[in-house]
Amino acid sequence: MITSLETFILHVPVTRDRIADSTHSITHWGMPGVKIMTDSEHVGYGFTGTHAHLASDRLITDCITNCYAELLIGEEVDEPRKLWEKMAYNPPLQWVGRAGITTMALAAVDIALWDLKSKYREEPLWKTLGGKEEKKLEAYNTDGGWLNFNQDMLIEDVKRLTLQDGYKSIKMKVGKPDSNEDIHRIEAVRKALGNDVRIMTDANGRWRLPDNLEILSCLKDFDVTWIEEPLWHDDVSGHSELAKNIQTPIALGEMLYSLAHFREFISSGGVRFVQPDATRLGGITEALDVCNLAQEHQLPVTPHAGDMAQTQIHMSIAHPSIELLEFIPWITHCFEEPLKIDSGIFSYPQMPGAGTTIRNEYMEMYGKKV
Ligand code: 0YR
Ligand code: MG
Repeated sequence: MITSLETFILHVPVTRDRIADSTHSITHWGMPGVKIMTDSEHVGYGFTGTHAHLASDRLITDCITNCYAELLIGEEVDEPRKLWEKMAYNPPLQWVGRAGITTMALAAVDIALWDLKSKYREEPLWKTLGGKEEKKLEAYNTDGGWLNFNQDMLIEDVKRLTLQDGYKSIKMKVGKPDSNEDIHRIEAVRKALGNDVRIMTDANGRWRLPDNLEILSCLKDFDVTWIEEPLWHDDVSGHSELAKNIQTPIALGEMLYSLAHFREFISSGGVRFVQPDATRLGGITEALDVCNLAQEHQLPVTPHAGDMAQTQIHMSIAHPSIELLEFIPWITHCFEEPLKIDSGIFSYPQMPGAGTTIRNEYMEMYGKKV
């Protein structure tokens, strides 16, 4: 039974001084989250991912403390979905929420509930979700392709990831003010890596139709696996029009906050690689709904890693539509059982729970006042 909740905010430095994509430039990854205490010895941990902006991180932890906690205290945790419904369909919160702060707070809580459920069962979450050990889950690495790297740094980094660390797939950012520069960078990366490495590109919602159609049409020349978030995040009709006009498949989903949002994009034909993020949707519960929806439409799911894959690895092992998961190493060292990747293939986590238990030393080192 749930007895109390305690929130936290961690700001963890990224692996360089600063990294940038076409729209964001950050020095730290934010982890507003929650510990859920029970009347047994078990504690559940859950968190969401942000750009470490303390004022908005506090809106998320306030939402947990002031709105969700009272719905949870005294409840059993055996059915996370039942509690998810109680929180997601709570009338006053629906009135002010359904996307953004309330959903990210819900995600943190939902992940903590799944963590608890698997801890009670003394098994890693992937087993609780029905996963089998036979799957080879591939990691693609995003931490080499930042837009603020000059071309030499970019090449050096993607070479390190592929030649030295053994990744077979990497993602690079695009969306420079001058699109010719994007083309040169993609061409240089393709030349440096040869034809056996998969290259994904990510514009983080930067481009517009028809202004940027030319560069979008060029991507096919470099055998790019997907173009991610080419247009503004909410532009359903734009993405479906674009999909009819370019050969490169479209990936998106990291800025969508509900199953209904995904349904719109999928049914309009505007997305090929579906990218739910369990830390932005309402947790594992709703991310699984998105995976099932994608599966009905025979679309591959490649989750976005707002958790740096730490907890979504479990759902990715368990769900048949996922073969590839994003990875960025920024927060991995903070956990009791850090993720392990060998030549681009994830190892199976073994500790009970959702992989979210944070080591106390890092709680202290990176913790901010909630
Ligand atoms: C940095 N992954 C992404 C990072 C990343 C962003 O701003 O948050 O690039 O979330 O688009 O696919
Ligand atoms: Mg992205």
